[in-house]
Amino acid sequence: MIAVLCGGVGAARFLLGLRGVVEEQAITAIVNTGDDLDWNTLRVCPDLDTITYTLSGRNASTGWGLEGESWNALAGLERFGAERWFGIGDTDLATHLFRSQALADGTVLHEVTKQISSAFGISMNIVPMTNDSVRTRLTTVDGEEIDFQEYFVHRRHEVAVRSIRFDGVDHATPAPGVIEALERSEAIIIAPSNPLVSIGPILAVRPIAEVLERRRDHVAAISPIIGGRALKGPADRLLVELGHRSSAAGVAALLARFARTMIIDELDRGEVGEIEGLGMRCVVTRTLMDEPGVARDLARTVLDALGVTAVDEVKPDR
Ligand code: FO1
Repeated sequence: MIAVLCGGVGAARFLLGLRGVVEEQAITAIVNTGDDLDWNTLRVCPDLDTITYTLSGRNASTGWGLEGESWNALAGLERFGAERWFGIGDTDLATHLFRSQALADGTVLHEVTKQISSAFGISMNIVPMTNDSVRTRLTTVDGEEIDFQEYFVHRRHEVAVRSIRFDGVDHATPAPGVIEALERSEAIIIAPSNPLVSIGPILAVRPIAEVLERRRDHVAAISPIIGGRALKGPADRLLVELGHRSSAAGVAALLARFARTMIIDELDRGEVGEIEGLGMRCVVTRTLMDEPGVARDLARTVLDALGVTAVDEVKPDR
């Protein structure tokens, strides 16, 4: 069994590669829900959906949402004066309608997540980090506290941030299956996702952090920072704004408590000594997943570093 701590787009790409080298059913993706929002009464879970849509082969080129979307519902809402900065496409809307109705009927999030991923033909075990409500809130340098999607989408992550907190996390318990997967996995992988706002909320769920600390020897983290930059999103700026370094070593310093192995890009080879100085083992490889073959090779390298044998070419990418 393999467990992967996941944010959105970077994690989804990595899972595509991992699925190519181990049986899909053996993988549990434990996904951040701090980005979730209530949109016109509907529950939207961006990271869960990004992973589901990507693994189904139906993701849009933006990385989020579905390919070939139409936007009629959004245009219809605009007629009533609704804001349209958060882009919910018509087919994506069906997912949120289904999930929200199921939640209203008493189904819990991990169950409805399973129903959604199965409907998209995915046999990987995709689970939310918790069924409880956790919301990532950011305080800007002006002292204003805003929701994650307000920061990320509405303000295009252009506003400088002073602090981050995960509202509700102190009372959140891991979703059923999360701790079991972490306890039983031969390999635990921290996907190349934003360490502060994607991996941060998952590690803020205390029982999850405790298992990782205890099983640190079996944990490898992949740096989402290459050559000091994030490929997508605000990770590099957020790191600096919050007093960390925007480098593979900066990410390693944040995760050293939880992971014994750090996977970094060839471009960052010069940081190996610094990372080893944190008490981590450092593996240098190509991490820029610009084609499926790279994601598969990366997955193989990570498993190898943790002493787990990959199965050769399980499934071609869909
Ligand atoms: N990201 C955007 O940049 N603009 C959007 O309008 C947008 C809409 C959206 C709708 C559904 C969904 O599941 C994700 C969506 N995202 C959008 C992506 C999302 O804001 C981020 O990718 C994640 O929350 C960060 O991991």
